[in-house]
Amino acid sequence: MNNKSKKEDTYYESIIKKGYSRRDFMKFATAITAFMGYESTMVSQVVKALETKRRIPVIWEHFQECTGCSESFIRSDHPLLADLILDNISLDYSDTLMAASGHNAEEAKQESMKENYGKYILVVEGAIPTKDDGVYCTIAGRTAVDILKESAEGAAAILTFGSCSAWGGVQAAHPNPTGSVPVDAIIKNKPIVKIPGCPPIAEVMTGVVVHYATFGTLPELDSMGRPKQFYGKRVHDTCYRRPNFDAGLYAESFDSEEAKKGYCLYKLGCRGPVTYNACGTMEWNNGVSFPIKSGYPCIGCSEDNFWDNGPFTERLTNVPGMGIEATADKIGKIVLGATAVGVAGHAILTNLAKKKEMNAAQRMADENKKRIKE
Ligand code: FSX
Ligand code: SF4
Ligand code: F3S
Repeated sequence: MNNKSKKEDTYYESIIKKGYSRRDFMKFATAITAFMGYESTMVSQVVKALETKRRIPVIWEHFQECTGCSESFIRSDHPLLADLILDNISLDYSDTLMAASGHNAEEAKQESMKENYGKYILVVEGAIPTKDDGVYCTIAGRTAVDILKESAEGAAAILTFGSCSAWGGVQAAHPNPTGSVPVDAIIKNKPIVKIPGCPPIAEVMTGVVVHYATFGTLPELDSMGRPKQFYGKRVHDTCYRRPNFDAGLYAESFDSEEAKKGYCLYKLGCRGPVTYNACGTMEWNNGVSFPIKSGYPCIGCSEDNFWDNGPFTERLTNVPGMGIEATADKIGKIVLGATAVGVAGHAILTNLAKKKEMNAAQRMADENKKRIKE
C-alpha cells in the first residue's frame, strides 16, 4: 500500500514483476476485456493500455452499509485480477480491505489524497445519513457527510458501489429514520458512475474500475448514471425463463413442479421486467447462478427504491415497456406499477393457436431443467 515503486510501474510491468508470464498476462487481458463488456476484438487495445498505463490510486470509503459490496468485489473470479485491483490498482485506503488501521490508516489516506490530488478514483460503499447533523455514521469522530465531501474534493471520478451509495439503499426505506441519501445528493461537481445492486455483481464492479484504469475514461452511462454495457437491459430481457413468460407458463408456488421446470416466476413477484442489471447474462459466482436460476424471483435489488416496492412476492400489476431490448433511456425512469402494458392480460393464453407455442416453451423449459441439473 502506498508503495512508490509500484506506482511507477505500468500494469504490465507490475504483473510480470509478480512472477506472471506474458501468457498469463494475455489471458488476463482477455478476461478483463470480457469483464468490461467488450467483444474480443478489443483485446489488443486493452493489452496496449495495460502495457503503457500506470496504476490509478483508489480511495474506498464505507458508510451506512452491510459491506456486502466488498464481499462481492473480492470474489471476482480471476487471481490476477484480484492482485491487480487489490494491490497494483492499489486501495490506498479502504477501512475494510487495507492492512493498516487507526491513525496510520487515516494518515495514509490523507497522504494519498494529497499526493494524487485530482487523479484518484473514489469508491463509495453505503449511504450517507444526514439527519441530526449526520451523527448516525461517524468514523474516527467525523461524520460520513464530512468525510465524503473531503475525499470527493480531489477525486477524478466517483464510483458508487451498491444500491446504498447509488440510491440510498435499505437505510433510506420509509420512513428513512437517519435521513440517508445517495452520494449524488451531496456531491454535485464530480463525474459519478452508479453501479447499483445489493450487492452489485463482482465482475461489473471490477469491469468499471479496470475500464477507467486502462482507458482513463469512464464507460458510457445511461441517463441515470449507470454504465450502459452492464445496465442496458432488463433482467427480463436476458432471463432464461423468458420463453415461458412469453408463452404464459407461470409457476404458481415456489415448491411446485413448474417452478422447478423453469416456468416464469412473474406471478411469484419477479421484478425482472422492471430491473436493469446484468444478472441474466453474467450471473453470479463466476457465472454459476443468479436469483431466478436458484428459484427465487428478482427483487429488483439494483433499482432505486426497491426496498419500498414490496412485498416482494406480490406480483407486479403492470409492467411498462415490454419490448425486448428496451433500454432505461427509452423507457425513462421505471416506476413499479406504472401503466403501460398489462402483464396480467398478456399472461392469459387460452386459444388453440397458443397451444403450439406453449408446447414449444415446455420443451424449452425441460431443456433448461436439464441444463440446471448439469
Ligand atoms: Fe448496500 Fe454494500 Fe446492499 Fe450491502 O456495502 S448495496 S446493503 S449488499 O453492502 O452498500
Ligand atoms: Fe424471468 Fe422474471 Fe421475466 Fe419471468 S418475469 S422471464 S422469471 S425475469
Ligand atoms: Fe438483484 Fe434481481 Fe439480479 S434481485 S441480483 S437484480 S436478479
